[in-house]
Amino acid sequence: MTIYALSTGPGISGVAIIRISGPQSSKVIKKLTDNELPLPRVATLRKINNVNTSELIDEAIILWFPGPESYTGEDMAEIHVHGGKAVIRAVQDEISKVENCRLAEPGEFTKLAFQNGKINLLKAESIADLISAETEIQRLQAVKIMKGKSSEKFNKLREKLLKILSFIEAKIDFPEEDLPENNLNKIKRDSSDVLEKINKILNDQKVGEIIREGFKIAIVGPTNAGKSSLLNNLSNREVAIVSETAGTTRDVIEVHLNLDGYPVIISDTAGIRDSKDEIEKKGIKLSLKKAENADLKLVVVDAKSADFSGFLNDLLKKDAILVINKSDLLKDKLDPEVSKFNHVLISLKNNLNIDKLISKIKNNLEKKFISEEDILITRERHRQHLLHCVEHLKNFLDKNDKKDFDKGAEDLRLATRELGMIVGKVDTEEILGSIFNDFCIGK
Ligand SMILES: Nc1nc2c(ncn2[C@@H]2O[C@H](COP(=O)(O)OP(=O)(O)O)[C@@H](O)[C@H]2O)c(=O)[nH]1
Ligand SMILES: [Mg+2]
Repeated sequence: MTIYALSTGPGISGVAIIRISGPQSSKVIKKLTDNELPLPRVATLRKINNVNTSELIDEAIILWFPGPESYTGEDMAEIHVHGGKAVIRAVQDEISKVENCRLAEPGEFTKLAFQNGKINLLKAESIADLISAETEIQRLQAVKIMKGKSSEKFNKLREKLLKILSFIEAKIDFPEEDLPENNLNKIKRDSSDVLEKINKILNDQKVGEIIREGFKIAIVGPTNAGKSSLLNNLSNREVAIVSETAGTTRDVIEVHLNLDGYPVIISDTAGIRDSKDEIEKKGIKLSLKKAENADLKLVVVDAKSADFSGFLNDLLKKDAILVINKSDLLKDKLDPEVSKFNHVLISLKNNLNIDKLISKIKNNLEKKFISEEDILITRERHRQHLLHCVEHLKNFLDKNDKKDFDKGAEDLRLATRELGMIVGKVDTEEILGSIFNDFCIGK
């Protein structure tokens, strides 16, 4: 089957690129241009015609990539047309008239690249991440994985397990030959070493996943402190209702933001106070839950009336920045009680010190999450395979009796398989679907 799709974004653009991959690619180009194929990888201006009537559709640049030296490994072509909706539709209609050509499914080009051995699974995922990266650190993370650092690491660990496995299989195949004692020790040592390395990778505070999905920041605090005003200020628009009526915000409002290069999901929550109102009480419960699950809390209080004896103390205990708002109304000095919490004094009304707050947020996230260590896990899928691998390795290490060797070999085989599944070294039809469906069409 030959597939085709618009690879550039939808909507009007100067140039749009339609990609074709499969055995019919050369036929499609010849028919559309009524001409010979261009030289491989040489941008060539051609007229695109209606296949049946020879009527001109557009003038286009054609790029011809004969397989296997192409992204998918198959014969491929790119048609660069003018990016109008009607042009794109007309060209696609003409391609569909060529037999055995159909519109590509989401991620199908990259899936072919994987199936034809052009890229491994981690690289395929990193391409998806790169395409959807909205902030600088998301882009940097995707590029790191794309360069193959983590594939290398996972492959090395897998090879180590395969080596141990071959020792053990030799023992099973030739049971009369006793495995020398020091070989046995080496097997145990090497597999514990792999186990330790994987546990270290797993102990990463989920930084990779958090960068992909966004840091969770909860704005919490008493009513009327300026929490909704802060959300609006950070997101540069009116997302939450600001009012002097205490208890206005009840539902949790969430906004995805690029905070100076950091992907964050900020939620504004109901102000915390003793309330008799059932709906407000529910909102307050949601606030506290958000605070608990957040990577960072912005505890907003009014400069004049902050009381740190009750719930504020609890909120400020961990992963929190104390934000003291309404500095414009402050006549006297701040309560010395406050200075023990490394606070930021702002005024949302006068737009004062917001930049200070943003850099404090960034510092906090950086200190906590961005370690020097290479980030290896960027998806829950990777984590699950590693956790399973750890389980099998533990089962293997629990077996001390030489009689149990064949069972031990099976544990090691399963552990190796789990590592292989991360990079895609195992036949993994079932995981492919879920990965490539995340792509958009034309990738
Ligand atoms: N004077 C002053 N008023 C503010 C400031 N920030 C917010 N407000 C006012 O405080 C009231 C409560 O703000 P809001 O954002 O709704 O607080 P929330 O209940 O914590 O969400 C509104 O009337 C705002 O206009 C500030 O920096 N200075
Ligand atoms: Mg509010």
